[in-house]
Amino acid sequence: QDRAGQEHFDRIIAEDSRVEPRDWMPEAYRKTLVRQVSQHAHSEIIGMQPEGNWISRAPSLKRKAILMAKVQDEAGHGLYLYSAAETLGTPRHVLNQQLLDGRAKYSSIFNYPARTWADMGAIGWLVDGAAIANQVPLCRASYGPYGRAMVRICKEESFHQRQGWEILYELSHGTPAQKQMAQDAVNRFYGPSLQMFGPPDEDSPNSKQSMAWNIKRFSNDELRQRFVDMIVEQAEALDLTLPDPDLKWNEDRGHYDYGPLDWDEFKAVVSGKGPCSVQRMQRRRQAHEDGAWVREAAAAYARKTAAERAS
Ligand code: FAQ
Repeated sequence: QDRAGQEHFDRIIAEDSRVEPRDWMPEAYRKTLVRQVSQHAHSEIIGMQPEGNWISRAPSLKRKAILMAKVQDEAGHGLYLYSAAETLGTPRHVLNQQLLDGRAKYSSIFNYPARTWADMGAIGWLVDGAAIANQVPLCRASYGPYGRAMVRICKEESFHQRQGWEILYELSHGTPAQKQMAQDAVNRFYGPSLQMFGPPDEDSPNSKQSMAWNIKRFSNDELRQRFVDMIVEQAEALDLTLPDPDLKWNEDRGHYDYGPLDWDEFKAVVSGKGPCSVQRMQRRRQAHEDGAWVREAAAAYARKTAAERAS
């Protein structure tokens, strides 16, 4: 059975076709997908916090409505992704418990504070921009439910990035103080957004196998480079600078060179020592406890309707 399953799986991968939930798959493939997809889902859910924090302080009704829609989209992304992960056999409450216990990772970027309104711009432009660069290739991930979820998510992320860009554009063409606020936000989010792509290729234990399985299509450094090439010109159009003195077009490579990133800081943040790590997890646990009555009510309703159907 396993041998036939393995052959079928190998053929799907070799043909660059899709693995579906009922197909046989190697345990390691299943495990790596549960890890990546659930980490991605947790990131969307924790990622609501830095922006959620600004909904009540948005500078106009229009900005508030847009920000609310964006944060709501992130909740939706989390839910599609938990659903995709569940098709691999791990129930959502188990995945959620892993997050609450601190056993599951979520993206490093959400452990940084959102200090000013301009941070909403920098998060949209840089954080959603990095998310798109990383996630567009995931629309072709070999696992069907993950790839299909990514298609819709990427469309929504594109809107998110545009709204961030527009916030920064308005600020950078506003008063000198507004322009400074936009520059300060970009200065703080630039490095952490480049780290969203994960460790350098030589320190990325999962990349090789994930690429062989057509889950990842490009390495962490390839996608990071693609992102840098994209934002340099966008920063010029915004009339803002990127805080890296080593950024320079390299004619031979056909790419922008960029300076070293602080990987010690990345490791500290990923291991729970980021500036807002404790606060983010406390808030998540509190929200989980506050939502207990909703889960109980939903379960009671499901029991009641199931009993009615059975009678
Ligand atoms: N933060 O071997 P690799 C968003 C971990 S976008 C924390 O290279 P892999 C949208 C990694 O899990 C953000 N941990 O791993 C939004 C692994 O740990 P493990 C979410 C990181 O999986 C915008 C270890 O380091 N996007 O939420 C990070 O091949 C605005 C070794 O690394 C996704 O999750 C990191 N930055 O590549 C929402 C995209 N990087 O489990 C709200 C899907 C690495 O072995 C507001 N995920 N690690 O102990 C991926 O594409 C991949 O998982 C990578 C990492 C590229 C993130």
